[in-house]
Formats: sequence, structure tokens, C-alpha cells
Amino acid sequence: MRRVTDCLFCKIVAKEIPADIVLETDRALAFRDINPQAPTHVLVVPKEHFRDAAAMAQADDGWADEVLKAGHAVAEQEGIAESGYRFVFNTGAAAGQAVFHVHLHVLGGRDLTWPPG
Ligand code: IU
Repeated sequence: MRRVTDCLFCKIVAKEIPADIVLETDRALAFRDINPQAPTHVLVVPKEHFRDAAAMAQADDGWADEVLKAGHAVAEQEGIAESGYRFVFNTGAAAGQAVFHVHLHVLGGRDLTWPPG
């Protein structure tokens, strides 16, 4: 898997930094956000490094599909699939992206308002 030195989420994928992992597949890892914004707030990352969702979407080898499927599996596992949940990819600094290894936020367990801030 392509990884980037000094990428926090590459280090979590490599188990060099601990995280509260909730799901792992061959190509994706899901772990709880350290600063949860909802009762369920899990991040799903591809094990391969892409800086953002746009880069992952443009790689035509199934990474985005894998991350979305893992996100839905997390929702099922967390018991929020029926009540409703939100997938978020912050893409770019102006959209609030702070960690530049693409991650899908899976949020649920409370009523979520719209529009987001
Ligand atoms: P963003 O979409 O890039 O803004 O999301 C980054 C998320 O990563 C944010 O919700 C942080 O709380 C979360 N996070 C984390 O779970 N563990 C960490 O060590 C760091 C950030 I730094």
C-alpha cells in the first residue's frame, strides 16, 4: 500500500499509533474519532494514501467503493443504519479538511441538522 511519511492516518493504518478500531477490511480501516461530534462518529480510511476524496475518486481501482461499503458496514454495526446517519468527506481546507489522508466521517445516533456549518 502506498503510504506517506508523517501522515497520521497512514501511521494509524500501520498500527504505529493506537486508535479505537471498529472495523478492518483488506483495504479499509474504521476507527472512532478522538473528538466525536455525535454518539457515533467513526472515520473510515482507505489503507492506501490519497490526500482527499477527489484523489481517491479519480483512482479507478475501487478504493472509493471499498470505503463507502465499509462506512455502511460501520453504520450497521453501530446500530444506526435504520435510524439514519450521515457520510461526510471534507475536501480541502476551506471545507474543514484538517487531515490530508482521505477519511469518511460516519455520524449518527442523534438528530442531525441541515445545513452543516
Ligand atoms: P477533517 O475532515 O480533516 O476535519 O477531520 C479530521 C478528523 O480527524 C477530526 O474529526 C478529528 O477529530 C479527527 N482526528 C482523530 O480522530 N485523531 C487524531 O489523532 C486527529 C484527528 I490529529
